[in-house]
Amino acid sequence: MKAGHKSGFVNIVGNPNVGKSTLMNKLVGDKVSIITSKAQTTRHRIMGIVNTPEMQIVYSDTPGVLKPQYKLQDSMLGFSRSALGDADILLYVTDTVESGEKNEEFLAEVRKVECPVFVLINKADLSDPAGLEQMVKDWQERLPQAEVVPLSALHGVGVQYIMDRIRELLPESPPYFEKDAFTDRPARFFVTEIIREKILLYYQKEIPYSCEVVVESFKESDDLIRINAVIYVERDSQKGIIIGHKGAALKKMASKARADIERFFEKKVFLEVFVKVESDWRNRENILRSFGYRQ
Ligand code: GDP
Ligand code: MG
Ligand code: K
Repeated sequence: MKAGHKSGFVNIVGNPNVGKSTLMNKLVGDKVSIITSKAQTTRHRIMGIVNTPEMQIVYSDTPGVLKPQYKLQDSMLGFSRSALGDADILLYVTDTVESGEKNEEFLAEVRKVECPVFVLINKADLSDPAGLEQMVKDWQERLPQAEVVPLSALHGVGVQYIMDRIRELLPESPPYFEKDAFTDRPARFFVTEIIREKILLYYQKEIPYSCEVVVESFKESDDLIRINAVIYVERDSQKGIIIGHKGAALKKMASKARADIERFFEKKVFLEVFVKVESDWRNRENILRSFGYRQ
């Protein structure tokens, strides 16, 4: 490790639609997660990583969903406390249009956090200066330990300031992830997100929540992207459901996913999706690590 190298986790939390994904994409400088007005798209802890010779910043735009036992669905709906635990810097995003929906329970948790906390009042472009000033005051009262910053992620206003503050506050540490290994991660994460979205769309009940999607290979040539993905499930019965009668269900889901992936990369895509049983994947630390949840 170089002397003075900095690295840490910057966790972005906040209600749906306040602009977390938009902000993260600005911070990371690449399109890592799906921007959508549908709240459920990013149930996952999607990481974007910024590497420089002196620094590695690890962003996640949704809370870690694994710590509160299996409450994946709950954490999709709003805040998740588990994101607070492992943050070096917490970005709590709200916006100028979010009405009265202050989650008191969550705020109480944020007050206990020991790392630097920012309240980012996004969509400043939609408010008049006086209104904005009042919101800053209100948030400062609610969370006295936080630095309250109005910004507009969409228009890139105030984002540079946040980046500078993150660089200042990031702890000294060797990098958490191989610096070179992550160059194609945003593309892989995007593919993972699309497949997950299709699973949510095409399978019922608990199936989506027992799945983990891993892109095992992503090979891009001039006119084609070849992708191998694996859907890990916990039981044979779930595997059967995912695959469906004569493979029909999997085929349908994969072809919808492929169409979206082609649209995103504007390239022909050859997508192979396999289903594997990895019993109890949620509890097995080494598997989580290989999925990228933990390092
Ligand atoms: P998330 O659910 O918190 O991840 O929110 P998204 O990043 O998906 O953004 C939700 C919506 O808010 C999208 O339509 C964005 O374009 C929009 N949005 C994000 N940031 C801003 C902003 O600074 N100003 C305005 N006017 N809209 C924004
Ligand atoms: Mg989002
Ligand atoms: K999803």
